Amino acid sequence: MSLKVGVLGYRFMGKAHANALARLPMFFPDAPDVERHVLVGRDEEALTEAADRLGFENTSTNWKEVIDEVDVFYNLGPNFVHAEPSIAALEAGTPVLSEKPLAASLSDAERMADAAESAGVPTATAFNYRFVPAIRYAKRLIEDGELGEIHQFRGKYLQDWLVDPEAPWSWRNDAELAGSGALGDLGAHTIDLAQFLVGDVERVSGHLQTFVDERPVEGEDETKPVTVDDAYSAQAELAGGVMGTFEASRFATGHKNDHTIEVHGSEGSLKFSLERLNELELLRDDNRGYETILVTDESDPYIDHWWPPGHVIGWEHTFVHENYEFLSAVDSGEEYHPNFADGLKVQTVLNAIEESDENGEWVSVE
Ligand code: 4PW
Repeated sequence: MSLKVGVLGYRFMGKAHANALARLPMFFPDAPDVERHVLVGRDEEALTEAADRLGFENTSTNWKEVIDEVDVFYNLGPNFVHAEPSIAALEAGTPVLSEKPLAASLSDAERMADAAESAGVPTATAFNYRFVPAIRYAKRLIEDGELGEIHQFRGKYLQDWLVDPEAPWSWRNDAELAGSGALGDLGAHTIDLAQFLVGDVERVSGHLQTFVDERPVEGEDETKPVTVDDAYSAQAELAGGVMGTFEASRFATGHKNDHTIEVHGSEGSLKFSLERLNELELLRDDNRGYETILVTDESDPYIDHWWPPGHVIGWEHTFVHENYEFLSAVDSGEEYHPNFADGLKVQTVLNAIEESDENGEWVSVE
């Protein structure tokens, strides 16, 4: 019997996940059978076009009719739409995958994590970068002690789509609807990777900045205020005294989707760049500098499902790996990570960074 998947949202993330669902039977034959059962959205015309293109059998303009009819519910809507449908689906006993950040507010994220715990079914917060083979490889190196004792983690995520002051206002610029700006949209990924690779963030000192305070509303003769950050930076202390430095911007001229991670340990260092996601740079403490490891061998995480060594993969493959792991957990009932509890952990850090920016002091992550 195949798992019926219901998906709310059909734009950027809808396309990324629909592509992943379509690839699974071809490349991951051990994945459970899935049916792209129903696509949910508000605009009927756009929804019908998207459902045809993305291979969904049905459409619905009402998520309430869908949540207990499907075996899995994907919430890919804007941040302010994450809480209500996800909680209702969990109350109906349906496993849920939510896009990141988990919610537009800490209280909504808490309600979502509570609902997940009561439901006792697998949940996912869609931190897809955990599923990059090179990131999995890095985790293995760190866990095996190849870098020795970890001292520092540095992560930055840079985009530039808001540099133009005429770039139109969207829900992403509104604190009520999005929660935060570059911090939640981009920083959430970096903070999740820090916690995945190195350890929990325990306290932070943050700085948020908005460079353009209002933006034009598309098709209207008016502007709306920007109430979120365009960029943030934070210093952090992670478990075991690891020092963390985080940064993200939608104002980094020329950088399109530039996510980089660096880890320094007593025996070596590593560097990862999303722009070269098939590679990991590794430096052992032997004065020879960084060597580039091509993470495309059959023995590397997930690679045996794709192409022969040296045949690189891309950004969209991270979604295939993520969907494979999540749907396998739904099928088997096994625990899945990153789940809503992991999403809440990130949200708590985001919140502490905002609080620190407001009061000008270090804030402990509770
Ligand atoms: O992972 C990134 C996001 O969190 C994406 O590639 C684009 O920027 C879409 O949303 C953010």
